[in-house]
Amino acid sequence: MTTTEQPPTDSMRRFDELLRADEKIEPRDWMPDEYRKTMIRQIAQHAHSEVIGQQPEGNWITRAPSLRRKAILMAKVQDEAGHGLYLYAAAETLGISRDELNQLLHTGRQKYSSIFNYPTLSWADIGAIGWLVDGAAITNQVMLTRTSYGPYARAMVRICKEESFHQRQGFEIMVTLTRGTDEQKAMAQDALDRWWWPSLAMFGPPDADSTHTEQSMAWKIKLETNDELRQKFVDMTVPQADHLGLRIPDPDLVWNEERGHYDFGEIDWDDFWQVVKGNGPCNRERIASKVRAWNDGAWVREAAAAHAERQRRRAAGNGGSNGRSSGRDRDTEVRR
Ligand code: BYC
Repeated sequence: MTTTEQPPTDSMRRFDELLRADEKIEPRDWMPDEYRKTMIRQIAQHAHSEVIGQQPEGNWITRAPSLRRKAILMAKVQDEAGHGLYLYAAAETLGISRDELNQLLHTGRQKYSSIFNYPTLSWADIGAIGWLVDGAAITNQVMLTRTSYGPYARAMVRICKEESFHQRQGFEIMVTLTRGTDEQKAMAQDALDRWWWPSLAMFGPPDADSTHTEQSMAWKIKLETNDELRQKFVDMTVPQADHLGLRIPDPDLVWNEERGHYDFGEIDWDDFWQVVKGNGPCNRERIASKVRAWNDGAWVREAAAAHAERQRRRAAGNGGSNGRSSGRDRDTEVRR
């Protein structure tokens, strides 16, 4: 990982000026070590969440109720893999390798979102994840399209476009179920009951307990706090639940005319911290599957590296004029 010595003061001044002018910090720019560490932590955690987040939904690909649903779910899960790749690439611009990031995840030294440690028990959970989890993710990520680190902000623009399709596919599953039989309506309500509170907790601890918010706001990494984003999500989602004819599982939920927002009940933060510490219902299973997939894929990484090395050697042995292999080389390769 890159380390930076004591900065010359004009580097520091330029960093502050870029932030003040709402310009992006780019990989070539000097940045404080702590800014770099925070960006690596957050982008890595985000990338890991996208990758681990494939598991709860992947679990339903073989059981999706129709060919159309299966095709849509497969496309969504593939999108999550793609998001992970853009984000790992963004993290790599900060001087850490993808291998290191994977090791940090596999050994529990980096986190992924708490939300992916809950099980997907019924098809309605796939609707609830799209509607609520992707809905919460977009609320947070729209803010991140304006975050101060350039490669992260740019990755977010594309990710948000795809997430908004994900959110709509989830909501459409919920619409279908709530217009269906009594049993389907009950399934939709049960999924909302189980995913509501974990979705609210996904935004992170209350501002008063958030270790990073103050500094991250000063660096314009975060532009809104955990509580502000959570409130935005509640205000947006309650009318959607009304439209579906579903009941939010919160007796304290009430519209507050004065504030112009919904008031809502207390989140179970003990449960959240248990999950973050590794004791949620599916933490062990999620990491074990991830490590297994990494180990099973070792031969692919080795083959790709060997192929790249061979290409490099060929190009070097080709007069070094333009670094490309000749048409003749390519023909030989194809025949082999
Ligand atoms: N889960 O000071 P705070 C998706 C940790 S995936 C676990 O507020 P910060 C999708 C936090 O790391 C999209 N840990 O932190 C994929 C910190 O601990 P450390 C996921 C959490 O960073 C597949 C401590 O609590 N989105 O959409 O300022 C299928 C104190 O927190 C959580 C992102 O990753 C949590 N929920 O703010 C479907 C967004 N919350 O690191 C959908 C990017 C907090 O000091 N990340 N912690 O040990 C962020 O925006 C911020 O990192 C957070 C937390 C708002 C999450």
